[in-house]
Amino acid sequence: MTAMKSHSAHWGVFTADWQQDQLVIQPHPNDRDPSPILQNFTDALRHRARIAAPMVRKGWLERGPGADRMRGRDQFVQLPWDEVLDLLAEELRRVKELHGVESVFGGSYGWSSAGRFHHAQSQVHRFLNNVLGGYVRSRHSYSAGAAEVILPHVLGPLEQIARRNVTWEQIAVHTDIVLAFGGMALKNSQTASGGISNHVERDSMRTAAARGCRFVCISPIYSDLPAESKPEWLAPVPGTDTALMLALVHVLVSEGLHDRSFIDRYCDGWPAFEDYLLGRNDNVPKTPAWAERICEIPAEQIATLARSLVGKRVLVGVSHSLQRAEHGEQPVWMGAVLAAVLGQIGLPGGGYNYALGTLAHYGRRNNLAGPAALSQGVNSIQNFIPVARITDMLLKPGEPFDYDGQQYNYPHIRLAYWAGGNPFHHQQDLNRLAEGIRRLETFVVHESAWTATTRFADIVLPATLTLEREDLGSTATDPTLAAMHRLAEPYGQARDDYSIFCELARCLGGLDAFSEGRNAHEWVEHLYARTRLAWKDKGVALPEFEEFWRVGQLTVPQGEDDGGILRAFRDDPIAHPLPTPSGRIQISSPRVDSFGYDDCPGHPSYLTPVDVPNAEYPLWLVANQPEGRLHSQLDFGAYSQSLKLHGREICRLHPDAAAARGIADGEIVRIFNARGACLAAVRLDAAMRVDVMRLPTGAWFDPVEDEQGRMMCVHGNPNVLTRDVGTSSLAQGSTGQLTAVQVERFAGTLPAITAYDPPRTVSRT
Ligand SMILES: Nc1nc2c(c(=O)[nH]1)N[C@H]1C(S)=C(S)[C@@H](COP(=O)(O)OP(=O)(O)OC[C@H]3O[C@@H](n4cnc5c(=O)[nH]c(N)nc54)[C@H](O)[C@@H]3O)O[C@H]1N2
Ligand SMILES: Nc1nc2c(c(=O)[nH]1)N[C@H]1C(S)=C(S)[C@@H](COP(=O)(O)OP(=O)(O)OC[C@H]3O[C@@H](n4cnc5c(=O)[nH]c(N)nc54)[C@H](O)[C@@H]3O)O[C@H]1N2
Ligand SMILES: [Mo]
Repeated sequence: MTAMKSHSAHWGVFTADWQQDQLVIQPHPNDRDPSPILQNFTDALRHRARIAAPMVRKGWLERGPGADRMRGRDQFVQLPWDEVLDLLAEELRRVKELHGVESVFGGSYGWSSAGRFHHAQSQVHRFLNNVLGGYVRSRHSYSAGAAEVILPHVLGPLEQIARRNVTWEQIAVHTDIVLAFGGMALKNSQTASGGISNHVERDSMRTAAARGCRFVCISPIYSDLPAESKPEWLAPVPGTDTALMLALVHVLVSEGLHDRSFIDRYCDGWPAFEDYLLGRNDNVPKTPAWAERICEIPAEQIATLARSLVGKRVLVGVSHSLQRAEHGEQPVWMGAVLAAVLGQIGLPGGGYNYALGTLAHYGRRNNLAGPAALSQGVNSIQNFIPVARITDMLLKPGEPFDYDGQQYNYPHIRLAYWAGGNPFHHQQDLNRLAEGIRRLETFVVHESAWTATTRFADIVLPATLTLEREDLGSTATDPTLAAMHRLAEPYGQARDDYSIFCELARCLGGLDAFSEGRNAHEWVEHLYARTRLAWKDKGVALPEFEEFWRVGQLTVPQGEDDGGILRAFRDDPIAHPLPTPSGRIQISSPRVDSFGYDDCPGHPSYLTPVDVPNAEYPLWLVANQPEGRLHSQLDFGAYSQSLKLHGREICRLHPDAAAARGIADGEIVRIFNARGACLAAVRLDAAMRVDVMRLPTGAWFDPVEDEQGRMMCVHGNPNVLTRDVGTSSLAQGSTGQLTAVQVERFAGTLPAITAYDPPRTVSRT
């Protein structure tokens, strides 16, 4: 037996070793609720889905760069590394000379892996900036596209409102009522960007509930709060939370139960909002009876809930999911207004914490010193897109789009470069994305496994898995600094993204600008040295690198649980104004109003969505986060596979909805709408709304084509069904969480799952 080695992933800091050729993984000893997602690693390293060698798409090799309908259907040709890197360097040179770097899309959105150095996006951005000279980037995330734009107008930056605000420690001690819009599902808080050594959510909820804290799960799906929180359950129609919140506020205001002095002292823009709330302009007071018709929660229940909040320490939580939908800006804004009306913002365990419970790096203390990061260099190109508008960009070069008060034009992209993300996981309407990708001249992807994205690429470069390299694991919100030791040799000919970019930089004459003369190990040492200096400035002595590397994991001290900018503002609004245009909480926003967007007016409003169930597609599809993996990562791994049925992703359907369609538990169904279709295995679940079905994201897209070339996913990927439109003209965020579908028993011959089989390869002709 070898010594245990330390490593870190987004779902846990751990140690591992090999026992009889089997990788055995042990979560951090302090972890009170370790994530089983770690077990996806155990059989991933040598899985057939790994990419063993550099590959070039046959059509691209034969006909050269250009739009090609064969993308996603073609065979691949294996080439030696030297040759493929020369070809790619030549192509990068060609595109730059002919069209400029403003024709290169390097947004490369995605979660990649946890280490500070081998962070794939930092690597690709650094390469494109320092060696190629720039690229078109993407802004914001699929996580919080709408929240990232609305929050700074009305409360403060996302980072402050989500990550440096109310902690789980405060909830355990102070909170009387948690209104969890979208829940706080433990499946989601398994994950923390950059690593996590202790999952505290389950215990904190248990402790708070034992003290008498009421948890209210406001979600179409009951399991969005754990049993440990002893949840009450309100199940509004999806997409109608803003109406429910408006009605809660209506009760408080009309009964004089709102905190007028808080509103006067800390907020502005109340009168315009009050006119809307009370229906002075539109003759529609936003009463519980009004809301009941929209969200289907009985008016009396809304009124009772509203009254029960008064005088209590109330925390309003709004999950990311609520804003990954049409008009997603509204519940984010309205949640803050509800907390303000209760006078709770800035109190320990009270007020408003956007997205608390959706990821494990929220609700934590922050470390005294932040982690060091690899510099991405400076981008010479101003052009950008809101991240979820990628297909629009590819299909509509030159056309205008609205974003945050201005109009921009989509750039004309010739080459896209991806490392550390999976657009055929994250983007909505995959048939449409395929159309867009087929218009490119060249699509380059670094990946460790044959994801759908690689099958649409022209040049596929095999990347190491995190376990195959050394790195430094460190985040701002976790007290464990982890050496990430190498646990296995690279698979086949796989290389680190860093060494791939070094070789390319050498071909293009920019190696020094990219590498600064360091190899990967020297970079890890260098980043550790910088981290050590930052801690020294805070009076904390960390050991030398050799000692750190030997012990594997260090615990660093964390800062005060000080409530961040909202507490400081509450304590002294003059000395610590909020970073909003007025320095206060903006119940309405003259700036947002001045943009003149019907789909995002100047105060929070309930706006009717377009994509709702109808006679043809009568069910809501909730396409939420998967329990057994992070997005699509390691979907072929043991734990993710153990949660499938007949090898297919499981969708959950209410027994009544199933009975009405003659569907039985365990059967294979076809889920469809006008955009596409997929197959999945059914599990019946009575603890959800009868008009909702749940199909999480992340089953690897596994298409079969009909005569028109329309792809149906035989494995259960919901993004073949979701709609590709922005949240509003303000933020243009992703709306992938909800769509309308129909479901039926699948009666045809069941196509095999081939998503993990490498594509066909041929030798060069
Ligand atoms: N319908 C719908 N769609 C959604 C969502 C939803 O709720 N509903 N959620 C959205 C959200 S919140 C998000 S964040 C996105 C997530 O979208 P992504 O972040 O794109 O999804 P991942 O599967 O994490 O993709 C990461 C990819 O990087 C690869 N990778 C990991 N490490 C490395 C590395 O070191 N080098 C290289 N070259 N590659 C590496 C992995 O193999 C994997 O394929 O999905 C979004 N899509
Ligand atoms: N295991 C695991 N954990 C993850 C991830 C993962 O892929 N796997 N992804 C991580 C990432 S990148 C992110 S951004 C977060 C995402 O965090 P979220 O976006 O909040 O997560 P989801 O699971 O998509 O949605 C949470 C719940 O919201 C409910 N919901 C959907 N629509 C509505 C609605 O209109 N109203 C109400 N009240 N509820 C609604 C659904 O029932 C759903 O289960 O999760 C993170 N955690
Ligand atoms: Mo996300």
